[in-house]
Amino acid sequence: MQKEYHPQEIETKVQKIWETQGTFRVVEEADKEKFYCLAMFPYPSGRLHMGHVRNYSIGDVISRYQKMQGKNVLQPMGWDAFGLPAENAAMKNKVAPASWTYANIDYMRDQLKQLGFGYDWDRELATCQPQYYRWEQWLFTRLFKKDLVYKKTAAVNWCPHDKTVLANEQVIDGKCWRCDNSVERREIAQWFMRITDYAEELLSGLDQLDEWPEMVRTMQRNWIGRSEGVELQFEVEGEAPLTVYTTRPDTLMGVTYVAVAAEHALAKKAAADNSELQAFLEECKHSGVAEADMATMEKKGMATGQMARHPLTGEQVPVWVANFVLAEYGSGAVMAVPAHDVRDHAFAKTYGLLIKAVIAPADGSEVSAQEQAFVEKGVLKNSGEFDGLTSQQAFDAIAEKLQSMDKGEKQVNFRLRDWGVSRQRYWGTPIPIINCEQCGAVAVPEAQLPVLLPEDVDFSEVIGSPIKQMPAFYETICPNCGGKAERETDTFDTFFESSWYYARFTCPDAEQMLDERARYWLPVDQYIGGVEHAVLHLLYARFFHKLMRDEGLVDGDEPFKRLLTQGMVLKDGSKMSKSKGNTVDPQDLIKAYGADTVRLFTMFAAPPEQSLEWADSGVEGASRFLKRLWKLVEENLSSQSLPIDGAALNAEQKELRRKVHETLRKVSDDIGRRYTFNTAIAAVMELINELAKCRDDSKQGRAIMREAIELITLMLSPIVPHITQQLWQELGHEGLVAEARWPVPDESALVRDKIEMIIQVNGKLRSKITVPANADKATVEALALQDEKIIGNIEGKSVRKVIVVPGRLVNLVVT
Ligand code: OVQ
Repeated sequence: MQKEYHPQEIETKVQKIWETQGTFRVVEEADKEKFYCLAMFPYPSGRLHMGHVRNYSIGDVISRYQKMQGKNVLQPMGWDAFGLPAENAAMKNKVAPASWTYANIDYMRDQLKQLGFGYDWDRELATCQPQYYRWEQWLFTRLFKKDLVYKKTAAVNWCPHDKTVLANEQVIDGKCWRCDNSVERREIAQWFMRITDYAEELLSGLDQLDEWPEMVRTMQRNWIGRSEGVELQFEVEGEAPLTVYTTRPDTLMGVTYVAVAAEHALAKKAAADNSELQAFLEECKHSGVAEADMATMEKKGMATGQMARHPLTGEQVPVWVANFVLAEYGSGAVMAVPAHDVRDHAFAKTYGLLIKAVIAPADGSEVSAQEQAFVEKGVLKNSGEFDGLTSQQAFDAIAEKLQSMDKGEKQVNFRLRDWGVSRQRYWGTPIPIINCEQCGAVAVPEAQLPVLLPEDVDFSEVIGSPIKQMPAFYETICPNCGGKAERETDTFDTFFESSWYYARFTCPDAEQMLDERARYWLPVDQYIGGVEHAVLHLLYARFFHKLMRDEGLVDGDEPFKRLLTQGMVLKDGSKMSKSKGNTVDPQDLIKAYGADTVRLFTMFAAPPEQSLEWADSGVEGASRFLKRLWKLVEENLSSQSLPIDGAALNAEQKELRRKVHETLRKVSDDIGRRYTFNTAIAAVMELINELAKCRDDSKQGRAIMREAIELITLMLSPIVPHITQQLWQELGHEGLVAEARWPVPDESALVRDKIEMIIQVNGKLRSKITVPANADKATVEALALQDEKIIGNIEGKSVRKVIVVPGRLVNLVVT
């Protein structure tokens, strides 16, 4: 064995062994328990960052541990390859998105291999490959037939100068990122998926996901946003009635105005002979579409001059246009109750609108709704026949009244909207639809799939998507009538690809979307990824799983059994980013220290769900520890594996051996159940410190040392798989440590002969004594009273009572 630890040399060698032996290649084995471990696949953005290293190290440690438990472990890797960054790079560097993407994949694959992750590379996939995306095109056409997808106009960001649609991230302060001109809203036809049809199931299913972080479940619940309320109508003379939804029908008598979205038909009509209003609608059009800004933006509005009739009182209330009312939400109209809603109150104050209080605090106290909205529930007042009812009672009473008048009814509503999947971008999966003037939207027939995305495109001349200017792509004939027709040139949102990749990994070469293998491997037993995907990706994937289930492609209702959301990697307390110039390139670290040091540092620096603060000293420390481990084994290699005779051990030897097996017990629990890898590592470090102190050259002493270093090698192997493989071999083992069985603690080594007990006098800690583990109460009491410190302490006093808590403490009550 070499005296020094040479990580690079070892790592290359060990990685070659895994590759030639196919150590991590798996097939279905019916009689073996399976474990599917998946870390969220990366965007091939160029090179790995520390966030990736953390994500994939966690996944690899869990996978290797489960493999050592004897399970059939699937750990795949692939590429979330479509998306805007490739188009941006194409424009910047004059290189086609496809070749940029494939070059990045090659580089990043090599990095993952250098880090020693145990992937089954035979299952690698990239979502930009036709053999992948053809199946989502296929699914889409199936859903089209089931009416689970549909076309509807919706707003996009439009740059009038570049004449192109912009993604939200290409709009900076309301301006186009390329030409800095003001961005407009534009209504265009787009494809939507009926995720709202599954809203109820997506919500109730969360209750069963008891191995998901509570925070993620809460975020999904809020996102889905189920509410119970009433839908009701306000009549407008000469117009269609305005339909509004409210969760507070108890406040109905406090409505003093109604507000509609700028795109609402009523607003447009009113603006026809009102230039001021026309200008305001124009202004709303320019203020972007990002829903995220809604909460913070300035609330603006203008009267339409129209009046609406209150459904119960028949009073006329003004109709306003307001920029905070979204056309996409409900009917694009809301009722306003300034006395009992914060936003409506602020708006009413700004524009001098009436504030009418109709709810009084239940405890009888006085509040002034003129000054501040009273938003809690209470007791009704100024509400005619409903006065005196509680908010709860009024909810039902008012709903019933509206129902009897045929002006409204109770309704369950969801905040969740249908998922708009159309993107007016090039680098994505072509939406498999043909638009025919005669027949409308027609699904591309199965035999004509996949609709291939042309990869050989020139980005230097084009602004926007090149396929929109490529007749060879879009000119086609209608599969229905045979007439001239045009292909859809929009592509799918990239979340479409990432919604089902987990399933395709089970059968990446199937000549159908999924085959029988999906039933063996699914669900994913452990999924790992950043919390930024808590809502969209994780909700879309759950939705897709149900769609695929309803197609008969998968069993079970949920795709991911257990979820771990890793924390961010930070430097100096803030997120690492290129723009801040505070990134650490894992490639430099691998080069300087080797992959095992990088993995060890990443797993040791913090528990996986917390953020990890970068520290140079931490990497140095990890490197020193591995050198220490190497030295410990190197120095003790001569001691052959000897049988340990438990009965022949002296007290110190017993103590040391107990420490070894206690460490094993803790590490098994920390890695296998708690996922606190940092404390597992700390426990091994502590054990190594103990062992390094030990100078016992007796036969049993050497046997214990030998056992300890073998167990340490096994325990650390999921975390630092290269060095431990080399040590395993040096220790004389033929097979791979990756294929060894995870050891179990020797129960007899864990038995304590003696235990330490605390002695208190009147509840205060005064001494500690060591007693035989099996001593009875009387013996413990006698030993406590013989302790010198205690004798001194209770001198001249009398013992009234002795309380013994077995295994823990003795309390003497003295006066
Ligand atoms: N392809 C998607 C994706 O997120 C996943 C699919 C399933 C929708 C890393 C950093 C970033 C950081 C550190 C420099 C820069 C995790 C950044 C992700 C994900 C996985 C793939 C990042 C967590 C946030 N973060 N922490 N530190 N240094 N692809 O390539 O972006 O959440 O789990 O690994 O990430 S991705």
